Amino acid sequence: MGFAKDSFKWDELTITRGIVETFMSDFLDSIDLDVAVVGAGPSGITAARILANEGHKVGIFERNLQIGGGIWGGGMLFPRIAVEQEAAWLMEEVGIRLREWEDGTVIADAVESATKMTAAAIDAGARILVGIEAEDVVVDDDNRVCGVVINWGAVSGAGLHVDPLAVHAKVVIDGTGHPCELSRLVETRVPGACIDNLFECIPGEASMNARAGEAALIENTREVYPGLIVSGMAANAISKSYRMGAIFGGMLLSGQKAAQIASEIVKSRS
Ligand code: 48H
Repeated sequence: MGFAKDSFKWDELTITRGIVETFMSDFLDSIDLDVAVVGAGPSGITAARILANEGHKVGIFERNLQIGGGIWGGGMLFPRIAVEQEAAWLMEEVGIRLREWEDGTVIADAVESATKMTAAAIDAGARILVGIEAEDVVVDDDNRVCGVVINWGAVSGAGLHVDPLAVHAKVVIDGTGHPCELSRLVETRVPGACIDNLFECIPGEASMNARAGEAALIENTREVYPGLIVSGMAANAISKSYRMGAIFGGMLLSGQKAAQIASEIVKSRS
């Protein structure tokens, strides 16, 4: 884009209008989505990228200001993550450099992983909304999940009583990690959500068994309630499957599976 070099007429109001007007217009264009992803950890960001690449209208709602969830912390703050070789392609396709490691694993830099996954999701067309949290789900007359109730993350942080707004989506992905927040909300608030006992008691994940936890993650990634898919650590937390520590291949493959399920649901509802 060719920008003029001598247009110095701007002042503080130029900045203010530029920020508010462009954000409002982008935000209003993101309130009726194909897929709302809640939580921008590795599973959510991978699901969003794949869905956006397929041409779906995807919004990611992340309560923090940064994207990447648990990737940034690596293992015990050592900024490296391990990934199984069978999931390495999901890193390579966004340009993350991998070091071959032992016994079928690769190692990646945590900062490079979080930033390149984020950049690839943005380039694919995913709308990333930071500082916004999902505090509830929206349901239709059949109690199917059809959107999320949103508020600024800072509002809950400050303990303010501020009523929320809402967005619609054909399907919602719970990528909220260990607390599996959206699934818990559905369990506790949506009338009749305990019908199949799935949500009778969400216990949280089991202690560490990395290989078993990674294997279970893919199986546990599913539509847990009409209109709500669970991905990543939330999927294992719901099913009391093992945790796995700082190995992330399962999160990426879970995001990929969540995207496949979401894509089918979107097509069936279009
Ligand atoms: C908006 C929200 C809300 C909300 C939460 O924890 P994450 O990194 O999620 P996953 O499942 O993609 O990855 C899990 C992985 O990072 C991990 O924790 C592992 C491998 N643990 C193994 C072990 O043994 O401990 O990211 C979830 C994101 C975070 O950024 C939250 O801020 C965000 O979701 N979030 N955003 N509205 N209600 N709840």
